[in-house]
Amino acid sequence: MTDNTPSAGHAENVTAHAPQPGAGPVGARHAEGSPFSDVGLLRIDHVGIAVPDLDEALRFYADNFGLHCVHQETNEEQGVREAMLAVGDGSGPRIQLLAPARPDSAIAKFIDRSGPGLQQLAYTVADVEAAADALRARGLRLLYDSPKRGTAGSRINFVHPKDAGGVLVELVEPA
Ligand code: V0V
Repeated sequence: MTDNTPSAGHAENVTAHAPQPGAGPVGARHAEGSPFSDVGLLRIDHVGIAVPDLDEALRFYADNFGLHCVHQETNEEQGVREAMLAVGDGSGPRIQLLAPARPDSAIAKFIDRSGPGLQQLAYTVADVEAAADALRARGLRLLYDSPKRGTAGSRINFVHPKDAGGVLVELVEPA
């Protein structure tokens, strides 16, 4: 009979994947020579949340979670009003609130279909074209042939959610 108790098999796996002493910083774990060095995901950049009204959402996050906006802009091409919220000391991943700027935008469509909520997971990369090429080579569909403009002058592309386990994955090369 299979042993499904929480301890069965798991502790060994966790230990096997834990960073080893002297293994270097996290950023070095996909160093040159790793089979994933061509994709080059460096860290989680932000988590994007679709909201119907940006100003109302900003008030909600400030009043309830104490999170404050560190950057705000309208991206006409994407049809969004967006705001970045810092968490803690601001050195880690951000929360990106995304509100539709027009009825035919991706965010409007997402809210119509699924309601407000988590819309995307974004990773920082050093070279968005190289990351996109590496993912295409693995058979994943990228939404754009070449990068588009994202937050604060970044360059972005997306993996189609149907090719990423139901998650819209964004690649962000900061400006
Ligand atoms: C759609 N689907 C999703 C999804 N959006 N699944 C998970 N997460 C999402 N966000 C599912 C949907 O439920 C359908 O599943 C299926 O995908 C439909 O696929 P489709 O017909 O090809 O596409 P659409 O028309 O629903 O559009 C989905 C995509 C669209 C991902 C292609 O949202 C898009 O182009 N997104 C990229 C741009 C974007 O998101 N811009 C706003 C953020 P079933 O029903 O078939 O099972 S702008 C931004 O992030 C910026 C500026 C930044 O970070 O700097």
